[in-house]
Amino acid sequence: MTTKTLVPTEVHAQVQHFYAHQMQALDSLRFEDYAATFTEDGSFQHSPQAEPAVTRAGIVRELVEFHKRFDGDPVQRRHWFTHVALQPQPDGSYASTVYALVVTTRPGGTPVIAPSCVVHDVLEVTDGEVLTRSRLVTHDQMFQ
Ligand code: SDN
Repeated sequence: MTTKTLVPTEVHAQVQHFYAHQMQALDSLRFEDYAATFTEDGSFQHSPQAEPAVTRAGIVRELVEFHKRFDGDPVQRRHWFTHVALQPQPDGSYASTVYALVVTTRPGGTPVIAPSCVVHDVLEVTDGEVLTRSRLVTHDQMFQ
């Protein structure tokens, strides 16, 4: 296994805190709040079928469009992040590789876990503030 550069505990904790707020915004359908966790020129590709959305306004548009499939469907989706692996980059940003499970539950139903994803982020961490510069989500079922 390649030896990875150690990341300060404080940065790791900040990133986990950031992800908790970011993904709770998405799962609460607060798309503007979610988009605000990206840099102004940030990019976001959440599925192999989707083109990358760029800029905060573009990310909001993409999420509104994607979630139309749930109109009239009382679904609760939750994105669970684990195994947050950070790697400092030469420009001061962090490459962040994270496992993500999307858990879908409908009233009275059993939670369904799909898709299983890996999130490839580039994060800017400055003065205690974290922002996502880019996010590419790969889906495990695409590689089987
Ligand atoms: O923002 C994410 C996402 C995400 O937005 C996803 C969306 O639908 C909207 C961070 C990390 C992982 C994800 C995963 C997904 C899954 C994607 C497609 C689907 O649910 O089929």
